[in-house]
Amino acid sequence: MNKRRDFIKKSVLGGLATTALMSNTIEKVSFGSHPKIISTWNHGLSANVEAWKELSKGKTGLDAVESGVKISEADPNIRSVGYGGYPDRDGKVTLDACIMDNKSNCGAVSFIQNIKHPISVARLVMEDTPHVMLTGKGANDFAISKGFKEENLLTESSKKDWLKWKEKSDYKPKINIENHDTISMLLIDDNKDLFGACTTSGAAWKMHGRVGDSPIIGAGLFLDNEVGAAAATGLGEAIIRTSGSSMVVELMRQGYSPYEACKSIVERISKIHESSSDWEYLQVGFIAINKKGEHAGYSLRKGFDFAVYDSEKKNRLIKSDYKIKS
Ligand code: SD4
Repeated sequence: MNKRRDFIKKSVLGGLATTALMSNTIEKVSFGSHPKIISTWNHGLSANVEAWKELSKGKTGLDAVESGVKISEADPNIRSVGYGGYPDRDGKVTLDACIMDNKSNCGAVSFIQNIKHPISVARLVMEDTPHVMLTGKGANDFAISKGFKEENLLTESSKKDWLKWKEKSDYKPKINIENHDTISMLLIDDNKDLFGACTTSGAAWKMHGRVGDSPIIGAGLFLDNEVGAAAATGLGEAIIRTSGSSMVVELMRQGYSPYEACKSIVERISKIHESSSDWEYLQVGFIAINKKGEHAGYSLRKGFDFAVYDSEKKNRLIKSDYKIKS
């Protein structure tokens, strides 16, 4: 970045940094600090608490992100992650997850069923196999071989909503599904090492076999320990099409702030989709953190929020800035 641009950017950032960045306000600039944890949606708050607890106990960043997102996976009231997640159109709950560490090790599972904690299976794919992703029956068999128990993840209330949906069988993903969506978590630890995890039951009422962005390294989650980390939520098809999270990281490598990088990829997605048939229900959101520990989020439409935990301001929910203002 040339000096003039650098100077202008610093002045702008300096100005904005003095304006209030309180919980529940739109935040364009953040102070850099570490350790710090940032997670998508309001259920990210409880996931952050768990991850922070793990870090405080001296656990690794990888342990912390895994434990953090397991809170959302186990919560039956979160209809888009793990147990209690909405099923596909055939009434099957199918899950996607991935995890990544500071050394670019990564693991993922997709289209896994009846396993409550796909993130832990993803971690074992990373640590105990020569592969990055296992899918479908292979992922299930692997999980069982590692001691995971199969259980029914379709709760009575998700089943009821599915049966209601079946009356019309109209596939139209809902924007911000009641603000309880995929959990993506990014963490920078005391050494400024980066870690990330992402887990979801994907789009409600999807076709059986559909896999979204969330288990795909580069789409739902990406990090480069020299640069930063990014993760996504929203309509997976749009995120995959643009390699969303990896692009956010690449923009940060070029000198963009986390806010600018997230905004830029949302604008790219918007341009690609604005005249397509999914436009009316399209929502995407990104979170990012750079090596300085500065964070941001940005979405296409209103309604996305993310949780940030650091030692200075503790755990708070932040409303994301967004593109479509009217
Ligand atoms: C998917 N990205 O499967 C996930 C779903 C999600 O906000 O994040 N919804 O497309």
